[in-house]
Amino acid sequence: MEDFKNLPDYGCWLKYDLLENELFRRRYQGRLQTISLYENGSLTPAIRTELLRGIGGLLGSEPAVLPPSAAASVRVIRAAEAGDVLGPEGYQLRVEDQDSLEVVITGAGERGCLYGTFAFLRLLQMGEIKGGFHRTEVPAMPLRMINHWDNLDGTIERGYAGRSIFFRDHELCRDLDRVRDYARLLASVGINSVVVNNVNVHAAETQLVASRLEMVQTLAGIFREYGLRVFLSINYASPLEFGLDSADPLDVAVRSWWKERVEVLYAEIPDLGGFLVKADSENRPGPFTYGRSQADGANMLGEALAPFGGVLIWRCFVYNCQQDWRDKKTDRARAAYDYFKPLDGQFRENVILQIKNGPMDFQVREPVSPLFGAMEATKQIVELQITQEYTGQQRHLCYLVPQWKEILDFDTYAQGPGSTVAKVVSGGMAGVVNVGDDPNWTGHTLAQANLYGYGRLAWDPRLQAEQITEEWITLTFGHDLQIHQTIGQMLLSSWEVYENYTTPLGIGWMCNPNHHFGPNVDGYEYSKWGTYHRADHFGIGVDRTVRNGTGFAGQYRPENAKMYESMESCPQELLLFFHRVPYTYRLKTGKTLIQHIYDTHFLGVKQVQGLISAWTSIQGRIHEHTYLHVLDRLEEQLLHAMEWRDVINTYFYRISRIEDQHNREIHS
Ligand code: GCV
Repeated sequence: MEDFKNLPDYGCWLKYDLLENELFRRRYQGRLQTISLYENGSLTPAIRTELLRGIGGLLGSEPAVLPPSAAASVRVIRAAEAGDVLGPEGYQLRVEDQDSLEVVITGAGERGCLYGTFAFLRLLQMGEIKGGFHRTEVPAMPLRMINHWDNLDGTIERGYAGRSIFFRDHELCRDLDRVRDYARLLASVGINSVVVNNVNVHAAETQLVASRLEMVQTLAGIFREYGLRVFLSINYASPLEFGLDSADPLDVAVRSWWKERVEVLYAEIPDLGGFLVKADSENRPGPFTYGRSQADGANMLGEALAPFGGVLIWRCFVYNCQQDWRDKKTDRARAAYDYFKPLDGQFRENVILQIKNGPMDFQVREPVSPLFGAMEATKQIVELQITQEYTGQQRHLCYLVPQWKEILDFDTYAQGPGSTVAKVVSGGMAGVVNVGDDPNWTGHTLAQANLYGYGRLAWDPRLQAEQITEEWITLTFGHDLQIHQTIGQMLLSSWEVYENYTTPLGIGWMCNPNHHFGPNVDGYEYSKWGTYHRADHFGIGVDRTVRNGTGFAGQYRPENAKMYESMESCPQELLLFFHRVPYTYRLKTGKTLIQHIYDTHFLGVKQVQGLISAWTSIQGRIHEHTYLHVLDRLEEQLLHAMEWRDVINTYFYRISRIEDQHNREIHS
């Protein structure tokens, strides 16, 4: 095993360190000595290995494997007749005998058995497995996806944890065991699909559907061991790269080209999930070139995939990226709704629209996209960004589970009150992943919690952020109460802390162009990207009201449209997204807008100092390697937070000439 695999952070939440909690150890030791599994399944090797590793690690002695269906202390049963209740992926977990702890994990499908096994091991560590325990779980969404933005040369677009674990120099990486370890991590939280390459498909990646099929085959084979299906991002204009003179979705030659390609792919990889497509977006080709609609493009590919049960996922990140900043009528926030809403009902059965959580682009704070729930006859999934492009690039601590919870719990009113995003995107969730070949996978060890939390929410969006956090800490660091209190608080406050010292009240984009790291208030102000704050001497913000502005607020259902339309009822954290506000405007807190900006930026830096003191208080309680690594990141975060504070406060002081009420140092 390579050395880095022995480092404490490589194992993430599946380390299975000996249970240090005396009570639990005594409860379980000597009681989980045998296991038995259903026969001849394609996932039985993974389940067997996991039980041996898990029970062996946690309790210090590996259980014996008994013949299939023998009365062992842990039995994994496949019961097709439970399919009505459990579906292909659900499981039932029962502890049958109060005294001797007879654990029975039942799934109707193999994936259910696998997820039940991981759940059992998780609950064992949480101390919840005891006599009489009974739980039935069925995932809320069928597609629980990870999107990789990995390129074949080994780089990762918006990757902050090293290079790709799949590709290097246009070949597969040599260490494919690492891909297997990764598949195991994903399966442990219920992820069932993975897109292995970047949505920006370059010429080299186009070959994944042609001359480099064997690479996809190998990856699909490894992911299959853990029940995951592989998807490919494809270049909409691929036919042009293979000698055709058009990519027009209504052209017969183009349609047959795709059908033949798909046939070849499925002959080699029969369980391929399908394709993910970024078309007519940020200079990528698409059906607009041929005067066709997004539905025409998506349906052509959907039709090619349909005979094989394949799914076509079409991104809605379509907007004009050549905007003139002087043009105040065009509003990028409106784009996805304006393009897609009129197409409702025109997409094939196997086409799913993938919509970014917000109308702009993964900013620290945005409203939820009004497209969710706006298309009653079209399947939708939500795209979240686990990789921290605009949220500190895994150099800053920014735990995103609380943000995702707000998004998933947002009421769209699509079918009356209670139509939360989680309900209307019942097709699934896609997350742009934060993983690379760094020894700890995610660059910042605490960013592992984002990957864990994403998977848990995709499985069950009703879970509370606190519960997910508690689980992750237990599985990663054990049961020490001080560790729990400290890291729990750090994680749960970190999004707000990050927001405090970066861009205020939903306006976004005050970062350096291209790489998106560090403050630059006007970095995107005079650009072509449609990303403006429009600050002047009197105020800041974009008027997106129906009454005077771009009308974006009117894209929501009446309940939300009304709320956003007025400055009084607009949630404060989104005020500058929807309204143009004078610096002297009084917020509900009684503070003026300018004072709020100064205060939050001073506070944010103090809070980062607080994160450092919290972390140093647990020195000696966690592995030295992890301790020093995180400390290093936090110290860097503090310097960056100070830079953000000073740049933002100075900018607004210079432009407004309004003094800070507390006379703190602002570099005028
Ligand atoms: C993969 C943003 C990112 C791009 C990304 C794009 C997208 O603009 O900065 O790197 O491209 O979103 O989601 O397609």
